[in-house]
Parts: sequence; C-alpha cells; structure tokens
Amino acid sequence: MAGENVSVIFKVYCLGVMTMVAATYTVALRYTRTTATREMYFSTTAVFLTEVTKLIISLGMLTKETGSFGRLRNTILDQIIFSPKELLKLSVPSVVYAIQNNMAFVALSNLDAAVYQVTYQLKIPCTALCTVFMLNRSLGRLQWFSVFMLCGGVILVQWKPAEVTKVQVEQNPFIGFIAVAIAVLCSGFAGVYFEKVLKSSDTSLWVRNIQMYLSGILVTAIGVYVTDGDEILEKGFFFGYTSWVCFVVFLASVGGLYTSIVVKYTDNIMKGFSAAAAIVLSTVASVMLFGLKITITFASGAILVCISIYLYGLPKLDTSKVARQDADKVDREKLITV
Ligand code: NCC
Repeated sequence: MAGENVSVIFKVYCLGVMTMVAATYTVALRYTRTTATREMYFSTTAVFLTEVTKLIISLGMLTKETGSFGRLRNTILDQIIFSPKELLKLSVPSVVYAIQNNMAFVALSNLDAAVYQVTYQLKIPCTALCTVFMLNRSLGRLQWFSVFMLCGGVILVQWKPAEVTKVQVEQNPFIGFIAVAIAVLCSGFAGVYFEKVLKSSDTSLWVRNIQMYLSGILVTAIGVYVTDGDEILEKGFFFGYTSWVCFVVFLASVGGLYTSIVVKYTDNIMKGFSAAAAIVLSTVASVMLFGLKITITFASGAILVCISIYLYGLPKLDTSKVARQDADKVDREKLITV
C-alpha cells in the first residue's frame, strides 16, 4: 500500500467496498433512528465513537507501514505531536466532516433513506465545483455536462416509492432537507480539501488520517458535551445502544477509512462516478440473482449513468486551441472587410 502505483484491481476493490458499505450504512442508520421510541441513543456519541475507532485503526495501519515500534514512535513524534501546523491544517476538514456526519443523523431522522440518497447526489456537482476552484483543475464542457447527467442518472436509478413501513418517531422533512443541503456542501469542500493536503506532500495517508481524527475526536467530543451533555450525565453515554447502533459505528468507521484510500489512489469526482456505476451494477445483479423487477425510471437512469461515464472519459477538448482558431477566423474576416 505504500507505493503510489497500485493495481486497477485494488482500486476497483476499494471503490466497491466503499460503495457497498455506504449503501448498508444509510439503511442501517435510518433503521436505528426510526425503530427505538423511548430509548433513542445519542447520535453525537456515535459520531464521536466513529472518530475514536478510525484513529485506533489508523494507528494500527501506521504501525504496519513503519514496520517497527522505534520508527512508529519517531513518526508520531515528528509528524504528529511536534507538527502543530499540520494538525491545524487537518483540523479544517475534521470540523467540516464532524458537521457533515452529524447532519447525516439529523437528515435520516427526518427523511426516508431513499429520499435522502436521492437528494444527497447533489454532492456530485458540488464536488466537481470544489475540484475546479480548490485544485485548479479544469473540466471541459462535456465533462460538466456528464457530471450533471450522472447526477440525474443516479437520482432516477435510486428513485423508489416512499417507505411502506410506518415510522414510530416524529419527522420534519424541512429540517431533513436543510440537513442534506449542509451535508452536500460539507462533503464537497472537506473531500477536496483533504485530497489537496494529501496530494501536495509525501506524508503517509495514515499520518494524515491520524492528524485529522485527533482533531475530529476533540470536535465531536465538544459536540457531545454541548448538545447532549446534561442528558448523558443523567442517562449515561451508552444509553439506547443496541447491536445495530454498534454496527452503524462500525460501518461509519470502515466506510470513512475506505473513503480516504479511494481519495488517495483516485480522486473525489472518480469516487462519485464509481459509486454511481456500482449502484447500477448491484441492481443489475439483483435482477439476475433474485429476479428483481427493473422499473422504467431505473432503466433510463442506468442509461444516463453509463452515457455520462463514457462522456466523462472522452479526451477533453483543447479550449485554448479552439480559442486560437476563433481568433484567427476573426482576424481573417477583418482583413477581408478592410
Ligand atoms: O459523503 P462522503 O462519502 O463524501 O463522506 C465522506 C466520509 O468519509 C469520512 N472520511 C473522509 C476522509 C478521510 N480521510 N477519513 C474519513 O473518515 C468522513 O468523516 C465522512 O464520513 C459518498 O461519497 O457518498 C460517501 O458517503 C458516505 C456516507 O454514505 C454519506 O456521508 C451519508 O451519510 C460514505 N460513508 C460511509 O459509508 C460511512 C463514504 O464511504 C462515501
């Protein structure tokens, strides 16, 4: 994993795991937020525990990467403890991700999982916009078109009838949509910011993750104290925890770590594209394996997704060349009129 040139199979594997975990995570989270009535757990504690779990796993990965406890100690001292500037740099995405991860709980407490997933796809154009402004990468007109086409395609693919099961808690869709909008902005910004920091130096992914999760723990702990502090003192930190809630924390941790690997070896836009492709492929597999019926919206959405992936991959038009040709044409016309 230390080398930059990982195989295509490894990249596809990471993208696949990330997408599968994300799909399971959304449904499991929604389940935990809508089934318990009297003993609802504190969502801020789940977000905090996820940061702690990711930190522990990242420390384990760094131990493996450095190969010895001596080197591990030196790396931790040099690059983490005595690098306050780097810690500060990584505290930016960690604050933004902390907001985003809390917003996912707010949104899924107020919207059904399908509606949430559909509206959350707005993160695809938002991420593209952040990539252009923050990484100074340019997207051709065709690529922009394909980004929006992908967004539309995924919305159609995931379009499902509203939940049939009656939820036992009160919901406020307006709050749910506001939470999704905040999460969309946070996902685009934090993802691209992390990518920029990660790719602008040779610092190990696990060091970057540890730097981010350390401030993540601090920020989410403040979130626990400010939002639920009084009630937690009364009821306990693990109030309302079931095996399903632990499963949600586990998925959030694994999903987050795989996201970081995917961003290291590909990029944030690619993350959106492959997640879309995997959603289509998994539904096609369900059709073949379990005889699931394909709806007209799914079929049209899948076609849009495939076309957009093809269009995005087409070589970018050299706009400077086109501009030069246009200027030459204007000059020639001027000469003729003179
Ligand atoms: O929204 P999304 O990702 O961009 O959120 C990124 C998630 O990854 C964590 N992260 C990021 C970088 C890093 N170095 N370490 C991390 O732990 C962030 O804390 C944040 O939780 C997606 O592209 O759709 C994706 O969606 C999330 C999740 O489904 C949504 O946010 C919905 O709430 C997926 N996360 C999980 O499945 C747990 C992510 O894998 C992909």
